[in-house]
Amino acid sequence: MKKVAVVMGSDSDLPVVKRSIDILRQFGVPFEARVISAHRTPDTAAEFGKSAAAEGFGVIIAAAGKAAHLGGVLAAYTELPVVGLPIKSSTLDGMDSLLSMVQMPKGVPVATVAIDGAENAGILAVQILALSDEGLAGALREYRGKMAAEVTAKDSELQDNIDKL
Ligand code: RP5
Repeated sequence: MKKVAVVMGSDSDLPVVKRSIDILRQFGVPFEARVISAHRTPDTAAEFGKSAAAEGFGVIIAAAGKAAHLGGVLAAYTELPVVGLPIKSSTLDGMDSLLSMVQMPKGVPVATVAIDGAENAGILAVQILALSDEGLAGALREYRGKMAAEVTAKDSELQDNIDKL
């Protein structure tokens, strides 16, 4: 199975990024996590992007905050899909991070999830790998089935208690 690269711009992003890592672990997906800054360590970012496919990665999660160009820079150096995870790390509530990632000009996309949407970044990475892994696709179906069952149970409970509200 190909690996997921979980790249964050700063170790201050780790508390949020950890939730992506938890998802990857839950699905048994191999990953490597790195702190690489597009502006503080630009050469490392370029080198990582250039070599990512050859290193066995199938998808990159790029987590960054503020003027969050990490996803765009990595995407510029690789044809692998890049999932952007905007971090709410600024005085602008993460809107700056979100727009920096989601507003990529045409030609080099960054598939951006919600601000601090770390679980979805992990799930999207799993979905991408599941395109060529039937076992992973089955695990995703099971995951969704469990979510659906939880919602159905909550709905039943609401129906049972609606007159007591
Ligand atoms: C970004 O700047 C990082 O991704 C982080 O979200 C933000 C702040 O970084 P630190 O100043 O905490 O290292 O590059």
